[in-house]
Amino acid sequence: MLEPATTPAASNNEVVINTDHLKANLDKSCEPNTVNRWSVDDIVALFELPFSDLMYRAQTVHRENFDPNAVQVSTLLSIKTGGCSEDCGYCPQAARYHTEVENEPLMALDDVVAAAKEAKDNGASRFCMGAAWRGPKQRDLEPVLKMIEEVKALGLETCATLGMLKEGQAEQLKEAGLDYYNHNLDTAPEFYGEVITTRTYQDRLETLERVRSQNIHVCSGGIIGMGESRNQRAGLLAQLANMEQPPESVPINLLTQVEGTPLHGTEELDQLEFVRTIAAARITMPTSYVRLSAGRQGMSESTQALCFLAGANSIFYGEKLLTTGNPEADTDKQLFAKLGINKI
Ligand code: SAM
Ligand code: DTB
Ligand code: SF4
Repeated sequence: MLEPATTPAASNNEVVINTDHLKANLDKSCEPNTVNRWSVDDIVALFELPFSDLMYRAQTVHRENFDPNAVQVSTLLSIKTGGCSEDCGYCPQAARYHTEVENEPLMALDDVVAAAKEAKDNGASRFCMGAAWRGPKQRDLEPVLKMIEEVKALGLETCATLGMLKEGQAEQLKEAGLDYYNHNLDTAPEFYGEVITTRTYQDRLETLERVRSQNIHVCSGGIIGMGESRNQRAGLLAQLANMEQPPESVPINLLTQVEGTPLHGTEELDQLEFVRTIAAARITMPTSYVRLSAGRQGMSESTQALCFLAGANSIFYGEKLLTTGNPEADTDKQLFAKLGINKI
């Protein structure tokens, strides 16, 4: 088991983890995946284990690869909000759905940098900039490259989620200093068409290949609780786990239901099924950071604790995701203190 070196943070009494030794895990996850091939049935079998057996397996895999008490903390900022041309059935930012989201143009550089400084002061190690685009046009990308450069210069890891990338765009993002690109597969291929019709699964895989080809770390996961079956939840994990190099970061979002979107009113997912999904992600992608993403606001402390026990080791930190709410930073600080979790 890895025992991290801890050092007192300069600005407060929290313990900050020295993560150098964990970088070895990232290097490991960048190796070609020739060993673990997971069939959908294998993953369904994990979901079907008695809960305690599943948790034990997940926690064992987790401890073989990570410090079980360290959680990576990212802060999100919506740098361009609403008015999106796509039809993602879960998304409050799609122009075609009538939601309360107000369209806002691309933020000014100084405002983004100020938000990143605040995130850093609050203890985030990664800053993720999200834009409601199908994909960036060249005139959109240029100001974003400047944001990435300046956020990186603050000493933060940088992440962006801007939609589909065209040839040559991943190169520019890499050059600007981008560490991670988030682009989710969202769900299993066979359920995908029920949720999105304006771009294909293959489009998404191609963007991920562009990101990977530039040695930008891949952040890719999905949303559960959209009415998919357990087989389809397993199908999403199989897609991710069987990639030649599985994503370094795997966000598992619980659908945040927003009025006005087609998926509003979907039957709520049982929270223990969410925990099972986290556990199955941990077991099938042992060296990836598994992020407990959207949906935490509606979860009890106990459910979140079970997610950490199941192997989640990353969260979004700060009171807002892109347009919807997230727990207050102070609430998360208290939860981490209660659980003895240290921030990475
Ligand atoms: N427009 C870009 C794109 O779609 O790739 C980037 C931003 S988009 C909002 C990023 C991801 O947020 C989506 O792929 C989806 O997985 C997640 N997301 C969006 N709305 C959500 C919701 N209501 N609940 C949970 N996750 C959501
Ligand atoms: C991801 O997988 N989840 C984040 C991030 N990547 C960009 C987004 C969640 C969005 C939730 C809905 C909203 O706030 O608009
Ligand atoms: Fe647009 Fe992204 Fe929302 Fe889809 S998820 S509608 S691409 S902002």
